[in-house]
Amino acid sequence: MEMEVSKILGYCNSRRLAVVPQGGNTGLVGGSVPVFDEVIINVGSMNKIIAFDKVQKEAAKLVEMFQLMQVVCAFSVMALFMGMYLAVLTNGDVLDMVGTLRKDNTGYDLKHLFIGSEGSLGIVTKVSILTPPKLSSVNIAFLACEDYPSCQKLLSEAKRKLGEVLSAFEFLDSHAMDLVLNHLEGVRNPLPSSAHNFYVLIETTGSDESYDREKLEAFLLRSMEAGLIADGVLAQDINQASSFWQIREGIPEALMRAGPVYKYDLSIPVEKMYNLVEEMRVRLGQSANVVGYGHLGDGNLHLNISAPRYDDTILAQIEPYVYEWTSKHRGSISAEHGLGLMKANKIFYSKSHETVQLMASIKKLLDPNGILNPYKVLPHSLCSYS
Ligand code: 2HG
Ligand code: ZN
Repeated sequence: MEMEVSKILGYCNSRRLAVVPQGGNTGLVGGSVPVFDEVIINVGSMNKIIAFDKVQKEAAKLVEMFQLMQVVCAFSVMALFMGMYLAVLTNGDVLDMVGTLRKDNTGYDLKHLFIGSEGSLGIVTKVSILTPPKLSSVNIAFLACEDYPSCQKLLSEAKRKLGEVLSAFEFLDSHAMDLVLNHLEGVRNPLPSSAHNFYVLIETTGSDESYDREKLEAFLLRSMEAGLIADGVLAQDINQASSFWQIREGIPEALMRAGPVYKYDLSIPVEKMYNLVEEMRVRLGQSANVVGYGHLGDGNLHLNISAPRYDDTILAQIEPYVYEWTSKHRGSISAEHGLGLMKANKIFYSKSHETVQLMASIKKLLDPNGILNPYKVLPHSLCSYS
């Protein structure tokens, strides 16, 4: 595969033809979208498992992840693995960083350059991944909290009390829940008795079924007694567990069905995170529906603003305010979805001039003709495209 990519890149580079690597097309910031006349290199068929090393069938799931990574190399959900890459450079050189050693501290660890590069430095054609063993005991609870401080307290308690088995801590507000209930078929609120302001999904993954469940049950009981949880339900079987996930994972689709949406993917200190959602509600009033959800356990807020139409007045209320706010709180303006085309010029809200300048120098070194995914990641002011 790498030889084919190498030939394509070598040819395109000699003819100064720009290329865009494209995979699953799941991006949110236009990272895999050609802007003018770029050649699309579709990497969708790079989905083969080449070899296993004591890794069982479980690795099949990773193929999907790999395709996802190809497009953006900006990635979240389960950042549990370590990858070694093989990447093809613009001059056709193949950079072999594939290795299966857990430790290798010889010189610069260049694979990291390709993480977050969104295809702007080279095209990754192979990756070696360390997979955790598949653990048999998974438990999922769907909980309601009355206010944001309770969600926050619940998170710190969960980290303390559930420790090593805590594998997900997700949250959504009532606006997100309403959207899912109104726009997705077959989804129902597992806690229908009364409307709540916040919902939290906690997942534990461990190796001892009865011990893990008891641990979670004891935690839930204590949290209820402490008044952190207003209501809650523990999944009784796999179907119920996936119906809980469906609510959380269905939010982006429900938003899309609701109409135009302005999307922000932010890392913000957990204690400040929801203040931004509330401030945006005040700023926008009735003109838009401000929705907050995300990976609370990672400090990652998905701030989504659903509006009746794309409108300059609404946009002017949102930007640059959201970016400035995030920057002021030392957050990141892209926690997991990269910068792509849409956010390339916003990089300075999260990175210093010196850092971005160094990124531009690296880009120049690896891609002197600027053919690799141009107009993406780095600000236009630092990249000259001829
Ligand atoms: C999620 O966590 C995804 O659901 C998508 O990262 C976020 O669409 C979004 O804004
Ligand atoms: Zn996310």
